Amino acid sequence: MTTTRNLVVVLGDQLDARSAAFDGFDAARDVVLMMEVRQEAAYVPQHRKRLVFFFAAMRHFRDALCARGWRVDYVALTDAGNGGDFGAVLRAAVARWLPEGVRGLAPGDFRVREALLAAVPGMRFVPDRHFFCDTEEFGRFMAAHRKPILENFYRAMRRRHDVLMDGAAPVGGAWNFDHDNREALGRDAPPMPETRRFSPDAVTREVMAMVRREFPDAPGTLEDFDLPVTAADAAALLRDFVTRLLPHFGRYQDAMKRGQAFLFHSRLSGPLNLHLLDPREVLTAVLANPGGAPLNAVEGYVRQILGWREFVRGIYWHLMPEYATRNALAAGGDMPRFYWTGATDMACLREAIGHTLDHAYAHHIERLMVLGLYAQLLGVRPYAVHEWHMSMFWDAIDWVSLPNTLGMSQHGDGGVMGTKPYVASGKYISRMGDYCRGCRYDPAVAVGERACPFTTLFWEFLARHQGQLSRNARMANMYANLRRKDPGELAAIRRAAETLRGA
Ligand code: DLZ
Ligand code: SF4
Repeated sequence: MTTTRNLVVVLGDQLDARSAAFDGFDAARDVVLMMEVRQEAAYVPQHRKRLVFFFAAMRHFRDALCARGWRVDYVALTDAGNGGDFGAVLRAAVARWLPEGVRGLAPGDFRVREALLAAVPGMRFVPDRHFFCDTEEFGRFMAAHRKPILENFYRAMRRRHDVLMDGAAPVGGAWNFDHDNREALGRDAPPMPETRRFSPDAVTREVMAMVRREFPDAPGTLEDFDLPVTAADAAALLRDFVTRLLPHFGRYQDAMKRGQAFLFHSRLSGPLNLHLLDPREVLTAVLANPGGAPLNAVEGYVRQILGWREFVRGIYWHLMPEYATRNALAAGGDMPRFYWTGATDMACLREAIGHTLDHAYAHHIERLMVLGLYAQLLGVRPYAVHEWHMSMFWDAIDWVSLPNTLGMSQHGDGGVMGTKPYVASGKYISRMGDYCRGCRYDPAVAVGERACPFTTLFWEFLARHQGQLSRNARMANMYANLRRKDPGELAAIRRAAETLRGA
């Protein structure tokens, strides 16, 4: 009988054949273990398209490894004896193969890491080459800075990796061009681009049938499933982005438009977060800039990949598990029920939730300034917002979702991800898109029949958190405006906010 040397665990977000987990892989002595487990589809409800994306990407990856002649022990969701969670399936695989060692990359989810270690205390986590900045380097950054904010981290990464640098200075004479990246779609806007789509093949169609059968109550629709589920699809999506969309990405990064779920956003976060795509390939393609994009677009995207994404991961591993419990603004509410259905008369939320239910996706500004903003103004528990985000978006992995939602969008971390809460009234939404034109509310009105709930709750949020936030210099203008409000109007706003919370 041949003995097994290593059992190499590959999770659903580790689908990179060049991963460090495979260094020294010996097809004669090593076995790959991949696990479809019900627990991951159930610990929070999962959007149908998200489920298909993960399972289809995992199965295609299995096939790619098998084509190399590697042994892959693939435990499918409905296999007899599937124990239903990572711990049970891993323990059973260890009993089956009796390997000398169990190894894998560290999972992207603290909870999963604990579960694997509980099942096999001797499991070895191999350092992950996918990211530019490892957890030790990030720890040194945190220790070295009195204010370890994203901007400082981003500049350090630009210097360290010599990206968009002109000697010691940033190309173009500035580190960011955000002022050029805040336009609404005006009359001179280019036509909306076609969406690059990927038709499901037989493997994906089989997964779609399984998801329909096994998860009849999952949220979202499976209609028109067209997501990239292989490394080749992901590479095609990247090429398409840099040639067609990047030239407009910067300028319209914060724009919103009715019926348009994607605009000029790349949708590369899903393939990146499952490691179907390497961030270095993305950086190289963006810097090669085949579409002739202006510097504000190139820099804006580089900031996402080299700055934001790495910073978020660093913060997660640096501060977990305590980070997940943070709730700096003491928000205690639940997610409104309409976040699961889109049944609301607020046009912006109906639109953004509609995009989410249709595509398991909403773009950056809808997530932050519509979906996240309303939850924050309402006072929803930041962790509950994170859980909803994990349920709904095809690109959400715990390491990215938690700092993004609990931290950046809900200010639950008290200032790690952003130096102030991202709050605004309905006027911001009205300025950045056309949703308000189709709404029964008026973004300029805070009380009365036509009051925009965002606007009502915005003023009430400022008043409620005055003690904690009014000393923040970046909120000085907002608080100056609040102080100009008539006490009678403020009392009416408070009453209207209570009514909204009760609704
Ligand atoms: C999201 C997800 C789903 C739905 N299913 C699986 C699965 O069956 N097997 C798996 O390895 N990963 C799955 N994932 C991703 C995990 O929830 C989690 O994000 C990663 O394992 C990272 O820790
Ligand atoms: Fe949203 Fe208010 Fe505009 Fe309606 S008026 S779309 S609720 S911001």
